Amino acid sequence: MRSARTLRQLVLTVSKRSLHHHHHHHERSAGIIGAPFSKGQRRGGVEKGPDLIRAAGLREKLQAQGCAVKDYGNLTFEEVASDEPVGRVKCPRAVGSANQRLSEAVQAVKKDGHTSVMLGGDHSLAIGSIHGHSAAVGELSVVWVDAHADINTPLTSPTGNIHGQPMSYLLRELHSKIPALPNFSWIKPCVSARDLVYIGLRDVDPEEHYILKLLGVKVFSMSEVDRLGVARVMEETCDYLSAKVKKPIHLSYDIDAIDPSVTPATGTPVVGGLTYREGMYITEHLSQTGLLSAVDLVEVNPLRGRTEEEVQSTVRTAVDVLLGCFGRLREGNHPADYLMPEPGRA
Ligand SMILES: [Mn+2]
Repeated sequence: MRSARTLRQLVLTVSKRSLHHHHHHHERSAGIIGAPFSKGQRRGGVEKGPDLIRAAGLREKLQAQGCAVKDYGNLTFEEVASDEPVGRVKCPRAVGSANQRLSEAVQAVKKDGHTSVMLGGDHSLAIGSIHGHSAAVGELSVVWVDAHADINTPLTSPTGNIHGQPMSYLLRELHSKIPALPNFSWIKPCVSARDLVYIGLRDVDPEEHYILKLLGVKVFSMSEVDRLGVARVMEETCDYLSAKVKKPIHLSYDIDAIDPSVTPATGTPVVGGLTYREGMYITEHLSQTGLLSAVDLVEVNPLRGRTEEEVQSTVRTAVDVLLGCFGRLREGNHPADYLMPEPGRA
């Protein structure tokens, strides 16, 4: 005979199970890789990002929301004795070898079954992160959230900094435009232009703008965020990316996508960015697709904050971006196995 209490628990279990089924994030686990690397641009300090984000409680906060976490620690990168520019490209040997190491690390994290979380470091690290992700799981969708397109080729780049070029090495359509660089020969282009969506652009070089139009890349610049609103932008992003097949999503999130009033401690801040709320909405929406398979969080640079509060605001927001990627909702969350306390029976 079934008591009323058991029946009640059964009902609770069933309703929990349907909730569990709906919110895929409860099943997810994060594999964290720190990549303290700054040679893709000229400013020191961005290599401190991974440890700052950890010190702000990333692991504990992920675990508190029911996400399993494995921290693989920080990668160590070999010193390159002599790394003269090749053409305009700065530090190619260091960037090439660091990204090769990162690619292998991301492959290992994916083979262990985690959602990869790469803490940068500068955005040149997207080369190794996306390459490794693709090597492990195959064809990807890439959502690039950034003030910049980071799609200059070594030949179009006005600065020579590789953090402004990573997408050019990854796109199949640009392969013939990329000259050989030392320590770059391992990179095989693995992303098709139709599988890439940009969100938040507002500082695009003329050469980059030409490339985006030439390849017909889907771009939601800040103008589109203004015109459509972030909810419609995310709906259209996911409709576009899953038009044929649903591929695993790689989210490459540059903290400079968000407005510098919120995230000022970054190397190349640009006014007129995403609000904190828009920045969070992007992660909430992608998390609920159940397709998020790897995340980069890059360009947090404490040396670029003018005050401790500016640094902390930037780091806190970076942590919140990552929590959103793993299912945190602003409406609130509760553990899948939560049992409401009931008055005891005498
Ligand atoms: Mn970037």
